[in-house]
Amino acid sequence: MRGTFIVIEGLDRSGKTTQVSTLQTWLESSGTPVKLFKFPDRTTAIGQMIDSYLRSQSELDDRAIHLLFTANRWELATSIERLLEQGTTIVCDRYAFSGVAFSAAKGLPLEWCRSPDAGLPAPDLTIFFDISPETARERGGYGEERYEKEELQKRVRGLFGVLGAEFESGKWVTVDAGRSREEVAEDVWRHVSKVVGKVDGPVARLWI
Ligand code: Z5A
Repeated sequence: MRGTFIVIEGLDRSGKTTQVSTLQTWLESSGTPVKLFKFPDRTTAIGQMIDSYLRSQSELDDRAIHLLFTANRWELATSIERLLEQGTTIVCDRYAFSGVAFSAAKGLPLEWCRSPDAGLPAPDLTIFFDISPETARERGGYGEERYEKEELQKRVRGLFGVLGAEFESGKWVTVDAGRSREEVAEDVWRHVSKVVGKVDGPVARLWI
């Protein structure tokens, strides 16, 4: 049996990092080998360029930063695929859907945004954390980085809806992330436990 590829997507401050860590603990205690990934992965050379841009310490053309986010995923794609084949479940904090939603929200054509991510390992389950920009704003740290502006976040929310609607039932689920940490964690576990350890066969490819 191969590992299950689970992606947590969502808006800023929706609690993705918090829930990824809880999910890791729950999976480990159920005996599932698990590894976490997070995009952008700011530790690589490409990730450091992205980090500098997000902190407004450097300027880049919208298309150039989009392609750097994508390259940051491609540089880890082989590791993701190998781990899945070896039976390790992967929980990933943001993925290509963020790439498309944020760049398209800035005004780039959606199909142009999607194209460089086509062929990446496809998630078996994507959990979208939905939260109103108003609730997100009340949480710690909002507004420190470049994209943390309410108008942009509203457009991003709509675009995530467009991307999610393309998925077959059960592969993309939406969780109300505006509730307590415990309620969100229960809901995430309910969805994850339906798929984890039940997926086999080759890893699918995204958007092809
Ligand atoms: N981006 C892009 O443009 N293209 C791409 O391809 C990718 C990303 C991959 C940085 O992402 C930016 O990059 C992001 C999208 C863009 N821009 N925005 N906006 P990031 O993932 O590195 O950073 P982030 O979105 O700002 O995520 P975050 O700061 O890690 O937020 P989070 O993981 O969703 O939330 P959290 O850290 O778990 O929680 C935030 C706070 O809320 C914290 O104080 C928690 O204690 C608190 N919290 C968490 N859950 C709750 C609940 N349930 N109730 C109350 N308080 C809570």
